[in-house]
Amino acid sequence: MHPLLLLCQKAGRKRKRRMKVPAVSTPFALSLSKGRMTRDEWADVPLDDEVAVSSTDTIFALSSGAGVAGVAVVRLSGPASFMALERLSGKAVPAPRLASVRLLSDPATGARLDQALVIAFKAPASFTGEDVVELHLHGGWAVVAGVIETLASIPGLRPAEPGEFSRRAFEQGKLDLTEAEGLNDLIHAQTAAQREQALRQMDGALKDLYEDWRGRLVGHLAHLEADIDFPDEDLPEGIAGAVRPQILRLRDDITQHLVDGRRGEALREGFRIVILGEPNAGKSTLLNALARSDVAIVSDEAGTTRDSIEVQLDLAGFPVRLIDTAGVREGGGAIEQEGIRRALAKARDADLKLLLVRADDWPRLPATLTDHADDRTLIVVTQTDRVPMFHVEQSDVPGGMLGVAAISAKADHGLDELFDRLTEHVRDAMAPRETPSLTRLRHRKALEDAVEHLTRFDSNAGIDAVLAAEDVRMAARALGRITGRVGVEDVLDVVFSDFCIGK
Ligand SMILES: Nc1nc2c(ncn2[C@@H]2O[C@H](COP(=O)(O)OP(=O)(O)O)[C@@H](O)[C@H]2O)c(=O)[nH]1
Ligand SMILES: [Mg+2]
Repeated sequence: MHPLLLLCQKAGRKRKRRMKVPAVSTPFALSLSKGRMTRDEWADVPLDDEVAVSSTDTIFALSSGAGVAGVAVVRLSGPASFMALERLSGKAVPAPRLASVRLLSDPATGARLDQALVIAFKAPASFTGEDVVELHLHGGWAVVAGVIETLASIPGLRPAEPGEFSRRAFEQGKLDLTEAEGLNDLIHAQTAAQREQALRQMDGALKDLYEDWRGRLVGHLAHLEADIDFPDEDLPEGIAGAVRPQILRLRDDITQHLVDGRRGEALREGFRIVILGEPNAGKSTLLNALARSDVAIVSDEAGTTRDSIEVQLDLAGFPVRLIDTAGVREGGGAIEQEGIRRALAKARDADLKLLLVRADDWPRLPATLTDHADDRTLIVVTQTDRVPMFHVEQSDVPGGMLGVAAISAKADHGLDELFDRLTEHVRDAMAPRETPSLTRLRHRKALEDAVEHLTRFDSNAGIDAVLAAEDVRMAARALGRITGRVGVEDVLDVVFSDFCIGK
């Protein structure tokens, strides 16, 4: 494959294009004590080391999928985009946003490349906020490779790095980091619910929430600092004391947002259902039945499944990762023991555990596994055909667990009910709520950081006003990191290297 057509690869070199702008000190004395600034205005006040950037070179990449297709879209962004189109087409650039047919050829050799549909977007009204050109080509290898090679030969143009279009859109203020992540999620969405969540995030649902919180904190911070800097001014009395409950209420809102049972993350990454049980409980049989295919080996030889096997399911639009594990028992060889160790590790990370027990063993639960049984555990009694007239009641299950289901794969009994029950559970766990859910560990970490600083604020308030204000400043910065307001280069590198080339 042509090297420039490798769409998904990790970012290579680091770029140092970000520059710092000096801290803008909060305009305390101005309108603050009169409370004239709105929350939205506070949201626009930058704290120290928040950034502004610019980029100068022009990038290009195949933005549609690799492979033979009806149409392939090559995108250019940057100041030389229009010049490049003029060179390729030998004609003036068409009016912005007007699709036009152009014969493209190599300006050096005159070789014809394609009859293409071209669209020019004038800065700032484009995806990246820069001059952008889209070349809608016939999607064949020779056409795309010819255009890409020709573009590479034009001075001032270079191939884009992974996620560089989105990164520029971020740098030009077209997207914040959460919207850029939403865009990436949308491209990778495999189920309807994932698509829905990604669209919401791309629409700014998380940005609005976090910017609102940050704006409030910056407003409160201004009051706290005014109290420190102008103690003798004519400020309303006890202003710092008045903002304390508001800050703590905000902390509670963030904490509430954090204890969401990983809804958004589970929806993005897939809800993990782990099948656990002793050897021969029927774990692999259940995996195959739920996946409706022969994924795992089923055998009456104990210890057949030694590594974890994972299948992806789409339950009513919700993504599920169903994981079969090694049967847990004492003894067994070194490999089997390693399999068991992995099974227990998977159990710890599971969103839902299916603890399988054979009907002829019921109600004895394997001791190693009862330690792992909790409110994320559903007992599944298997192979009920082995016991005549087998019957189990929900009340037979030890408290603190989700309940019990009974199945026989052989008699095809109870499987549909289990499937429905799992679907219901997964829907409950992941269905969108009114307020958007955080979707990444990156968000979670920053929010936890903010909560920690606000808790510290609580202990410092009333004792040391300067420290307390600093805590609020740090909390605001933590929130700013989520949207990318606080531009930490390595955060950006991590976020955008997750993207493919052309995005
Ligand atoms: N009678 C009966 N046997 C079953 C049933 N499900 C699985 N088995 C058998 O039980 C044995 C172990 O099944 P397997 O799925 O490999 O169990 P695992 O070790 O927990 O993965 C195999 O011989 C299966 O054919 C069932 O519903 N009824
Ligand atoms: Mg097995």
